[in-house]
Amino acid sequence: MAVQTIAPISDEEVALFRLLRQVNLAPEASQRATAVALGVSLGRLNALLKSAVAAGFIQISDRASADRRQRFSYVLTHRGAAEMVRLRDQFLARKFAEYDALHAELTGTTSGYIPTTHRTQMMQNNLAPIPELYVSFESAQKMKHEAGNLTSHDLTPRQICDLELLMNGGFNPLKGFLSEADYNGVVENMRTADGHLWPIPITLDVTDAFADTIELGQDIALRDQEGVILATMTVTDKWVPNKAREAEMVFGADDSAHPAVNYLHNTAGNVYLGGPVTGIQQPVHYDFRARRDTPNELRAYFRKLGWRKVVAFQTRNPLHRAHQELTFRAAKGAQANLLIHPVVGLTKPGDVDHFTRVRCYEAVLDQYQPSTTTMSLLNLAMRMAGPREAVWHGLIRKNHGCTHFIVGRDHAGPGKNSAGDDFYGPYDAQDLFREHQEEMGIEMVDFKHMVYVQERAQYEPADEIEDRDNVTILNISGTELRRRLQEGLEIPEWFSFPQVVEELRRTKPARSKQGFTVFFTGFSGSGKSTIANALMVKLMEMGGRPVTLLDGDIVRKNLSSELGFSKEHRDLNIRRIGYVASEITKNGGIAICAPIAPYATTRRAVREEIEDFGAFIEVHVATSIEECERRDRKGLYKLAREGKIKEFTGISDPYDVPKDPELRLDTEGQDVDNCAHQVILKLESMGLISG
Ligand code: PPS
Repeated sequence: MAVQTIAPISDEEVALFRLLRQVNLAPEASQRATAVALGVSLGRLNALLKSAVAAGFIQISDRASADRRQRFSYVLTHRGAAEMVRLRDQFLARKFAEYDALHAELTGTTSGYIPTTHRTQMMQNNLAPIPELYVSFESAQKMKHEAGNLTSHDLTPRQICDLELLMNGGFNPLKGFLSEADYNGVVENMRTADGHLWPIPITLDVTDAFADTIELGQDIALRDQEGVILATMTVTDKWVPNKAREAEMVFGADDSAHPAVNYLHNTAGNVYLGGPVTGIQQPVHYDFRARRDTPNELRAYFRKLGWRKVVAFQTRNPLHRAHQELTFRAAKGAQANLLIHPVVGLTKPGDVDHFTRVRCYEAVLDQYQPSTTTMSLLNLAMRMAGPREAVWHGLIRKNHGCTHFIVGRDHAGPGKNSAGDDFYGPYDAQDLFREHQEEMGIEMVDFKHMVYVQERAQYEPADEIEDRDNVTILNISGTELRRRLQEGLEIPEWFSFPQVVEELRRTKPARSKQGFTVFFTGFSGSGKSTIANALMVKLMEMGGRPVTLLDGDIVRKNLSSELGFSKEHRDLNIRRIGYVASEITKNGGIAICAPIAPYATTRRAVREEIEDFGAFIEVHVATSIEECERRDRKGLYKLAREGKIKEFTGISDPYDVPKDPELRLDTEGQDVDNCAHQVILKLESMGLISG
C-alpha cells in the first residue's frame, strides 16, 4: 500500500478555512453575524480578518453605513477562493488517510473509500458530489465586479470548453490550467506532478504579445467571446512549450495531418500560462439547455433514480443501428443503465454539426427504454488523440458519475496521417484504457467492429461471427455514408433509422444543391482572375445558385484596403476571404476566390472553415514565375526586381506550391476558356453541378 504523507492540520488553518467559507457564504453579513456563525468573539474575528486580509485572501470594502458594525463588507479574493478549495481538499484527504489507516489497522486491508464532500448519507463513489471550482453566487457577483479591473484574456472556443469542464468538475482533479511541471508530467508520462493520471494537456495558450504583459502571481480575468467574465486565474507559470515534443508524445507524431497537431502549430498561441482557476459563472449556452448537465447534476440524477451502475457511450457522430445495438449490448453485459453522452463542444473538422446530431439523437431516443437510458450533452473539445483520448474520456465520464465506459474500434481516431496510414492501431485505445482502468475507477466495455448479418437480420461484433463464410456480412463505412448522402443515394433501413436519414438529408442536401467554394491560388499575373471571371460567367449561365467572385484586387479594395503584404496582413486578407466564402457556401451559394494566397497553412485553415458547410475546390493556377514575369501585365514584376515593391510573391516573398489541390491548371499553351472548362468538368465529376 502506498503511504500518503499529508500535512497535519493546524488550528490556524481550521480557523482560516472556516472564515473563508463563511465569507464566501455570506459576504454581506455584519461582523457580529459572522462572529456568531463562527462561534468566536468579535476580537478573535477581527484578528482573523486582519491576517486573512494581510495574506490577500479577503478584501474589505467600505459601505459608508452609519452603523459601525455594518460598515464594512468582506469578499473573498481570487486567491482566497483558491485557498478555501485547497484547504477543503486537504482536510478531506487528511480525514480519508485517518480513516484508511484505521481501516488497515482493524482489517489488514485498505478501505478503498474515497472522501466525499457530502456527509449526511453514505454514498457510492460515483454518486457523491465532486468538487467544483465555483465560488458562491454572492462572491461571484462581487468578483465579477472587481475582475473588471484585471487584465483580460479572451478565451478561444476550445479554451471555453476546457474551462467549463475545469470549473464544473468534469476535469477533476485539475484545479486550473496546467502549470509547467504538471504539463511536463502529462506530456511525458500522462501524470500531473503529484501523480494523478491525466493524459491530455489542458493548457491556456496565449500570444507572445499578451504573455509579455503578464507577470507571475498576477490575477487575470478569463472572458468568453462576448466579453463575459467566466473565471479568474492566478498565473503561477508562464513558459514556451516544446510543441513538437507535445505532438510526438500526446498525439503520436508531429504530423500536421492530425487535426490537434495542426491546431497546436497553426492556431494555438506560442506561450502557455498556468495556474488555479476560480469559477465565476458557467459559459452560457442557448441551445439544448435542458440536455446539458454538469457532473454533479448527472450524479444527482443517478442518485435520485437509484442508478448504481451506469455505462456511458461517447459519440461525435449521428447514431445508427449499429450504435444502438452496441449500446444495448454494453448495458446488458454490464447490467447497467445507459448514458448516451455525445460531444457537442468541438469535434473533428468536417463532422456533422451538433445541432443536426442532437436532433438525430432525440429521434433515436424513442428506441430506448426511458427508465433505463438517458442522454446528456457534453461540451468537450475533443483532440482526436486515440488511446490517450480514450483514457481522458474515461476519466471525464467517471467524474460524471459513470461506472462503465464503452470503447469501440479506433476510439477518437483522427483519420490518416500524411503518409496515408492510420495514426493509431484500431484497438490501441482499448489496450491503453485496460492498462489504467483500475486506477481510473471506471471499467471499460470493449467492442470490436459491429457488422450486419443479413441472414439473421441483426448486428453482431465482427469477431464473434463463427459462420462468416456462410452468411452475408454488410457494412457501410462513414465515407460511404457521406458519399450516399452527398449524391442523394439510398441509405438502407438496416443501416439507419428513417428519421435520422431524413434529418441528415435535410441539413446536407445532395451535393448538386449545396453551396461550394472554388479557390484559385497562384502568382500575380498567373491568370487567376481571368479564369475566375470566365468560370463565373459559365456558372451563371447554368443558373440555380447565386455566384460571387472574390477576386484578389476586388477584395483588397473593398474588404482589406488597410492591409499590406506582410505575412500577417496576407493571412488576415485570406482569412477574411475564407470567412465570406464560408458564409456564401453555408447559405447554398457559389463563392469563387482568386487571391495569391501564398501560404499553405492559411489555405488549409480556410479549407477547414469552408468544408464544414460544403465542398472546397482548390485550383492551383500553375503558371511559372518566369512566365508571369515575362507577361508582367501590371508592370509590378519590374518594380519588384528594382526593389521598388518589397515582399513581392515569387521574387522577394515565398509561395508554397499546393501539394494536393483538387485541380492544377497549366495555363501555358491553353486558352482561358479551356481552363475554365476544366474547372467545370471537375465540378461535374464531384457531383457539384449536374452534367
Ligand atoms: S495575398 O498574398 O493573397 O494577400 O495577395 P492578393 O490579395 O491576392 O494580392 C492582390 C494583388 O496585389 C498586387 N500586389 C502584390 N502581390 C504580391 N506581392 C506584393 N508585394 C504585391 N503588391 C501588390 C498584385 O498585383 C496582386 O494581384 P494579382 O491579381 O494576383 O495579379
